[in-house]
Amino acid sequence: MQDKDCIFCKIAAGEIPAKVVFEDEYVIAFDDLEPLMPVHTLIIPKDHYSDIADDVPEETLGHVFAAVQKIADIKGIHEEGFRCLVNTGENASQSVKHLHIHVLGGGWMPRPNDQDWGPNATNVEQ
Ligand code: DGP
Repeated sequence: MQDKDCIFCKIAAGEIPAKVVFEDEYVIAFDDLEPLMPVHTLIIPKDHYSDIADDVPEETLGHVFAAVQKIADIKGIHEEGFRCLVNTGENASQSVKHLHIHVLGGGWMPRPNDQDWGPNATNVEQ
């Protein structure tokens, strides 16, 4: 189940190059093009779902989330800790409409605070 216009489907099909970190029958993980941290890897299901709330079968969710620990081990960030993000829809600024988990690590990340969230966030046009 692919979307021919989806950039992540094209990566999963090998039509667009990416730095692949892990791949199996169900998922592929590759480094983000615009990394926010020393480690910034995206895990996607090979089948196309627009986001985590797109009636994704539990089995598929299981495969995608099971890959998190594998990425953490491969990238060497398991012990020190890391962050997973799943932006979903407009209010979360999801830009690529194919379910993906961001795995971020390789350094300390503050908890988002009131300067980063909500209508008064400093990175939002007022
Ligand atoms: P989000 O905003 O949660 O939808 O994150 C999408 C991420 O995908 C963003 O961090 C940049 C990354 N990205 C977009 N296009 C490409 C691409 O062609 N290759 C790779 N490796 N990453 C991409």
